[in-house]
Amino acid sequence: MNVFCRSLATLSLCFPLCLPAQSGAPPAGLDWVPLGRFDIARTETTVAQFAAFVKATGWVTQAERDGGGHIYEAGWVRKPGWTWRQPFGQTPHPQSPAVQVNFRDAQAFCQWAGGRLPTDAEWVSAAYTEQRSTPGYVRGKTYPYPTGDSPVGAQCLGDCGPDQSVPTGAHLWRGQGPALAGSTRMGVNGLYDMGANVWEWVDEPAGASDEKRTRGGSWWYGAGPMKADHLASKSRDFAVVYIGFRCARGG
Ligand SMILES: [Ca+2]
Repeated sequence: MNVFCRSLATLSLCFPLCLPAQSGAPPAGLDWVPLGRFDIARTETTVAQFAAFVKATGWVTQAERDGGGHIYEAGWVRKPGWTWRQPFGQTPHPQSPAVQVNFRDAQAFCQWAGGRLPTDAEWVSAAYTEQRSTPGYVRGKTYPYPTGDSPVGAQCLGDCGPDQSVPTGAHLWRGQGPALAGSTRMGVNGLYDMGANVWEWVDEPAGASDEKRTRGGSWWYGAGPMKADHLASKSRDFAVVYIGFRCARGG
């Protein structure tokens, strides 16, 4: 990417015109799971995958431009230096879910990877209704949790069994942080961490809405936000330590 395009990309103005054309194997190495009319990534996007995107495109996230992303303590707090590169102030494991990325950052990654962010309907269908023949799940059944009839096995706060986090290096007054992407118990449709670990941006409402929905809950919460009827949203420009994403394609 040339300097002109990089400077525009930081303003999200020229995307996707400035990104390299897709050819050959998907550069992000996403493990796509086919679900009829669309595919969805098996795991949350990882730090390693996001790093490949940044290396290829020069993309600079909003949190980097702002000097850091957010966490909730006694209200929202901006943490200097807390970006996808150091989401808790220290270098993360490459397989940790990429966080401190806002909706625009996430959508840019997915377009580079040959996809897009999932619609809300796609995400819900993938998370709760078994459409394959995944061991342990009944084809055609809609489950209350992405982990099935029980939230156990997800990385949530208190309700999901043993904590599976990796050390973040930060003092957290709530929760222990995320597990490595794909390291928890396999869920509906063979997907990992649709329930909890990190919230996931979805393109809802579609279009240029300032607010975008997040799905599935996170390590910061118990099992309640893992359910389909739990609706949450954030400003599309907001970067948070427990919001990440996964991509979809097709449809
Ligand atoms: Ca998740």
